[in-house]
Amino acid sequence: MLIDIVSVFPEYFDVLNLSLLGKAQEKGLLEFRVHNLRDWTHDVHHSVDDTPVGGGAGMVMKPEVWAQCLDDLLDIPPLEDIAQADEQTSEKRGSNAILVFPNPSAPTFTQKDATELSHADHLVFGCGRYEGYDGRLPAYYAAQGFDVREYSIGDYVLNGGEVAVSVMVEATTRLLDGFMGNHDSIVEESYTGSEGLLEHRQYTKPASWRGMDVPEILLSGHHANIDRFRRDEELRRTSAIRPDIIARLDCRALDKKDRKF
Ligand code: 6GU
Repeated sequence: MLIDIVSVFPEYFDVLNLSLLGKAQEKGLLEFRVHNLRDWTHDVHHSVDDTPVGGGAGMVMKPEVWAQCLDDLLDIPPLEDIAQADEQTSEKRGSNAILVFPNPSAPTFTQKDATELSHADHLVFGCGRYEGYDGRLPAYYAAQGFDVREYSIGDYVLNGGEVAVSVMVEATTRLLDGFMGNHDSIVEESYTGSEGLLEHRQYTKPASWRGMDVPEILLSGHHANIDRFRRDEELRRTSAIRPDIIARLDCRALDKKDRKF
């Protein structure tokens, strides 16, 4: 997988080279390229933003600079060449990338989205700053035939898309085959099973610590009982913390012993 990230603060992504992501690069599972949007400006001030049309506070990122950058990363030939090429063929041009724009006013990024992105060959993330990017940008690339996604990472406001993109990249790349040592830990964890229940709590030794004991059943060695205990806790926790997940649950996924909840 190739991941291109565009930002006016590329240093934000230095951390991606640390830890697991660095290892995934060494293993050849993925390649990161982080780009400075200002490299695609032509004016002396390297300006990437302008005032909002219609008035209002803040600045909006200019579509021309973004498009020059994205056309390059997506291998779209310059507009003049396209006009000529169109006479011969109407095939979709450029890379098969999924384009992702972080946007606090978009649908929330979920584990399902991370799974979808993890199947792509090429992801391009465009980090907006200020009041965001010109609204025509996602629509333009969608009209060019690209798979364009806009996601928020939650109901709060960040100063820019960089942290949101870091979150999406981490959630996505850890799902790549060969990324995690233990495949089971991906299958078992919260949000991933078909039902998306919150995960049960985990305990390690000692069995008694500062007067607090781990639940006795976990010491019993009786696997069916342990599975039942953990599943009950998942249902109980999810009902209490995320009733919205319970409300969406497909009842056919429940077994008889789940019914008491
Ligand atoms: Cl994607 N961007 C910004 N600026 N703030 C956010 C966000 C994204 N998701 C939640 N808050």
